[in-house]
Amino acid sequence: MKIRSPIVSVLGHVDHGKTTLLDFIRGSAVASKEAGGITQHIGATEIPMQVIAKICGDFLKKFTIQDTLPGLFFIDTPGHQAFTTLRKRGGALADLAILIMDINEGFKPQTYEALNILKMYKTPFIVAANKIDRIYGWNVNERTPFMESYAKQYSSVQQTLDNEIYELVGILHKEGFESERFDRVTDFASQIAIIPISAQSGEGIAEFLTMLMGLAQQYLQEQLKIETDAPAKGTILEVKEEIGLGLTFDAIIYDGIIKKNDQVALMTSDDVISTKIRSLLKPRPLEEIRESKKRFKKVDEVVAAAGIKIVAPHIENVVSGSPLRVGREDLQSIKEEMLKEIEDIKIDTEDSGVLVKADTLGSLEAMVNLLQEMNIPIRIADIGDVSRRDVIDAKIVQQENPQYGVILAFNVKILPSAMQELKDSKIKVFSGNVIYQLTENYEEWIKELENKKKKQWMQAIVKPAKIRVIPKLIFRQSKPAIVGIEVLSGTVKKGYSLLREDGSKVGVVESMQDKGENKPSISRGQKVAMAIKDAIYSKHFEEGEILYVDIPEKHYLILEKELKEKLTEDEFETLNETLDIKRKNEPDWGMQTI
Ligand SMILES: Nc1nc2c(ncn2[C@@H]2O[C@H](COP(=O)(O)OP(=O)(O)OP(=O)(O)O)[C@@H](O)[C@H]2O)c(=O)[nH]1
Ligand SMILES: [Mg+2]
Repeated sequence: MKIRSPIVSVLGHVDHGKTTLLDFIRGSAVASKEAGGITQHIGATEIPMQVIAKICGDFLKKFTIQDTLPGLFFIDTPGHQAFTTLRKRGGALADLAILIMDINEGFKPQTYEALNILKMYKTPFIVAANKIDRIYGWNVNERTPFMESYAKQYSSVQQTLDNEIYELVGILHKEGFESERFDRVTDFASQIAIIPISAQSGEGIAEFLTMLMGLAQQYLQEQLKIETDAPAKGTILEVKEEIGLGLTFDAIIYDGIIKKNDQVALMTSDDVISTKIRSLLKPRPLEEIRESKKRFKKVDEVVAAAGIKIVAPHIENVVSGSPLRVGREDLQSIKEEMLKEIEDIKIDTEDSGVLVKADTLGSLEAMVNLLQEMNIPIRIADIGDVSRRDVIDAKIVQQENPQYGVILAFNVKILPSAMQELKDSKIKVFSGNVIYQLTENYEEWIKELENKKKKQWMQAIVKPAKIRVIPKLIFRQSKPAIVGIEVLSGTVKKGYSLLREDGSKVGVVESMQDKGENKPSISRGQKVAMAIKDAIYSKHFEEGEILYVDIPEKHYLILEKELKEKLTEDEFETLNETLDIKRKNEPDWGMQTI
């Protein structure tokens, strides 16, 4: 029997300070090095008791809290809305939780979401009301207990803080929780403590960690006693190549014990495999496992909760984010259990949709969440690098739906075999390591594509125009008739049909010449020699007569709906005149809706 470190998950809205809080406790700077300034994976750090006790100082004694635990095992989660599964997993693993929020912003969508996860798993938690240093007029007192710093603030500043806390108390009450600022809590069993902190200046962190320890003492006496021979359960964080070690994977062990030479069941992209552990490497305390650059320590066994790097054969295709089980039972039952665990990550796919590739289950699911929100269909969502097969798939989609014939690749490589295929096919790959930037870039590209299409399409729309046949400039009577004309309004293009005021057809503009030069289109004020196919002078038109461009009905309907405000005043007038002409013969011309 052993007492393990409790798993403490940090949950909250994006940018409210989860990683910064852990940075303060570890004395690290993880948050400032994250791609895109957001957390996009689950993190894990073991903090030894001495470190916590040191930050808490006298407070532990004051609150009669014993530091009998080996330490705290913190799980960092992403706050960005797309990473719901990672938050849920963080919540599911937790013995205790920290619900953190920016005191100046209060509850936000993912604060509520996190609270619901905590409700669902009945996880005891405390509330960190972060960024008090941002309260207007706050005087920062670095690394000072909250009560001490609070006492030094102007009363108006104290008032602002108290008001914000009351807001939180009110919302938590509505959500079914009684809460109070920690120093006013009378009964820790029924009231949730709210601790105002600044993760940046360190104000309030002493009291905050003390409250967390108190929570652990109150709730976890039994839960933390673990049988040291129960087979371990864990979650894979990442598979990576390490110099001198070969292929390794990082995992969080949240239950049981894992030993060197143990047989473990792991998930690859298409099956559950079993492999033997060659070595177990523990990151040093205070090191975020994902960030750890320093040397790991070789150990023979690890008891939950812990982050661990594992060396084992046949792990090339192991899926990050998938479960791990130490397998002393039969593989089949483990397989079923593991498949059940990833069941809710099943993704609906369609034939005509984009291809999504990502490095982990969590990020893949987050990509899918974002795309679904954008109403973008998905053909394939897969873990792994971009392959030639992916490009070929995208090509198939592109033929029917150019906007979906693309690959979105999050944190993965493009394989050399895919490179050539990409060059040949001009398939677009949106790749990067910041989830929202990827989808934003894709969205931007779709918009550009649509604009281009619309522009082309708009250019093909016949717009209103009228011309006058200039008297005494009849160069040829017919086949084709060639006459001097002046554009009175709008633009006339080659291929347009011309109408008389009575609605009868004149002919089609075959060509236009100005000083011997061919003109595909001419605009208001210009005079040219115009060849009109099928028209016979004096039978179909007279000199001095005004002719109108014949607008096809479909074009008129589009003009009416989409382009009307883009017409100049005289074009608009000409449009109405054309409409009158058309309706002389067909009273309901242009009346349909599209
Ligand atoms: N002034 C001030 N800034 C803070 C404080 N805590 C965090 N920040 C800043 O807020 C920004 C976001 O902090 P993070 O720690 O990355 O937030 P997060 O909750 O981990 O964000 P996600 O992981 O993306 O959900 C960073 O620029 C931090 O420096 C604080 O107490 N005071
Ligand atoms: Mg973070």
